Amino acid sequence: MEPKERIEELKKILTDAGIAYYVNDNPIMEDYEYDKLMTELLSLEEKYPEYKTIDSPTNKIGGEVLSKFEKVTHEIKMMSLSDAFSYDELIDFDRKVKDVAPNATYLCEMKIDGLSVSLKYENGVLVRGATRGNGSVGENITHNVKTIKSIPLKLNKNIDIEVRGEIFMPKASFIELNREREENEEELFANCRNAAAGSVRQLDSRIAAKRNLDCFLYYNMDPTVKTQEGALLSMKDLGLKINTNYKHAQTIDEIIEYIDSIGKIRDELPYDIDGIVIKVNEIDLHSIIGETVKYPKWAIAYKFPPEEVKTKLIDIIYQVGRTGVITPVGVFKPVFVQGSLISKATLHNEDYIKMKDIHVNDNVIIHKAGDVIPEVVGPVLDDRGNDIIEFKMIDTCPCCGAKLQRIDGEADYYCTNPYCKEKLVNGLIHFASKPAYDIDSLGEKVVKDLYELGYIKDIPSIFNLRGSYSELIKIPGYGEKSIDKLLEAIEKSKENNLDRLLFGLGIRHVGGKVSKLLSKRFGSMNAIINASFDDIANIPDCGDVIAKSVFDYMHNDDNLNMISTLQELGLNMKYNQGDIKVNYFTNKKCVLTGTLSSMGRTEAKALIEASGGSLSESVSKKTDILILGENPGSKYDKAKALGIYIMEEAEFLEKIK
Ligand code: 0OX
Repeated sequence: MEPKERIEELKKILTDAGIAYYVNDNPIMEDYEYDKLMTELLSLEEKYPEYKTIDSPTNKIGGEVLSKFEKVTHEIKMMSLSDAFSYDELIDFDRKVKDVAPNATYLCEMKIDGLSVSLKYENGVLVRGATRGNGSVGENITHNVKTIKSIPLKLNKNIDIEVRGEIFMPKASFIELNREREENEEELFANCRNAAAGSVRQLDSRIAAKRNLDCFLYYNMDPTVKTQEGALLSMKDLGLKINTNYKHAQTIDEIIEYIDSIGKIRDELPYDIDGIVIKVNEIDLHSIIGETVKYPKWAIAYKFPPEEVKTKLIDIIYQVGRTGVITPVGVFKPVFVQGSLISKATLHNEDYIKMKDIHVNDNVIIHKAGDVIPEVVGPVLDDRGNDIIEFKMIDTCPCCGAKLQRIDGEADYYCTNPYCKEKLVNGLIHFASKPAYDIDSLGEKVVKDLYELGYIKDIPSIFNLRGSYSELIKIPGYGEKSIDKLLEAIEKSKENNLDRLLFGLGIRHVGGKVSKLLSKRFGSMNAIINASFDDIANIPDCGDVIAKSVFDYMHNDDNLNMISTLQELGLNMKYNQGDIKVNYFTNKKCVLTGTLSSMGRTEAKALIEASGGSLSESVSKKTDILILGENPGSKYDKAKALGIYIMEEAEFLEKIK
């Protein structure tokens, strides 16, 4: 057979086998055979590149590397859904729909917790994949989309069509990915959604190809489809993957019954869902019912209440923080809670454990507070057996054995040994971390390695590393290149503003915000050292507790010696106010929720601060603006409830310029 013919044949066989396996869950070929044919196709395409086509299944392996993401303007806005948190809100939605469309029926779908994508096919061939972005403008992620096994590169019909859906990472793949990352000492993903988003936002498509992503399509721009169910089925006919766990409901009672039934099996699903989407099934009614600027009025997302999961508390271990604070941490039989695998959660302190009556071997309920932090709600008393072990707080440091101290009026115990290893190492990790002194290349692992080998013992020793250059480059796994990079980053960091140094020192009660306040008010380290207790306590938002802590720190000889060594080593000890660019954000308190498509959180924060505004973590009555990224969290609902101005990314970019 001619190579061209064989290539065509292999493409067809492998595409069909891929669809059977990844889309229809119905394998028609052994893995071994599939791999063999794929290898044959790869080598033929390498030999005859003129016969390689855009729809070849070999494209699924990835390899394309971009230098930046291109912007994509959605011809028809990619809408998001308004949320309902109670059945009453659904009843209200139904009433409003029926007011204008009395004959409407509904299609209920699972709300997959991933990220929305638009796929464009021309003449049946996948030509573009794009993120939702702010709805109007997203990012071109075609190179990554092509690697997702269940997204066909070619449809069963040679038509032009745009479809939309949700890219997600199955729970099993997420667990495996985090396991690998832990092994390689890489930062773990918080949940399936972040893992999926982090994978498609990679310039190198080989990364997405390895990540085992999946995609359900739920929206079809074919003008001939009459119903949402028809839209799903016609996509299925084209070879696209849909979630068949939907239900056609006539009444609100049927909708609620479906929600209840899915709520019960949610834990067992292989993918993470955060609610149920209810859509008017008849497409011709959509334009009659209409839409707001952001949301269709013919659809709504019912969000499940925070998931509470039962698991067993196997042990309580202790961590020594950078200030010496001892935190009891619960170790659980691992469970999935809202998309994350939880095996540990803080138990805060002795009082908390006693107040909640928590014992080792208890079954406990855990849920996620806010968007990320898992929290123990309490023990399940009905499940309690005879094997429970009463909690008794330790009285010596788990790291160095020093006697612990509980400060009057505080719930925490502290290790007061200034040479406690865990405390020192955690203090150094904090110093070098991004929010503090931000030394690039000096992450957790490097700090630990250099501490163990005796090159870093305190903050000044970081700035003396250059003296050990010839030894450092010989450390296995490092080498000249990485040591050069590290030393360069350390040198550069010396120019950092005073607030970063203050925060890095790890003074109790002095976080990033207080460091800025102190630096702005006093302007130099010397002025802070010489400040009186009242000078500090009088700064708005500071108060007596912070003032005492700063004052005591600045009147301790060891600390003063260290600061003067750092000054001799050339670290900047002054606060440079920088020129504020006066614009809309000047003096505004902002909060960001979700992910911005155009920049990371750190960049957004820097831009807001350069404008004389601030970016804080949580929404309160004092917040002026909530900046709305993709996949917003609970901050969005809180801001809506408080009537805070909500700004979409496009407006943010426009106004921050
Ligand atoms: C989901 C999901 C998201 C189409 C029209 C408005 C929103 N996460 O599973 N969105 C939609 O619908 C779009 N459906 C879904 N199932």
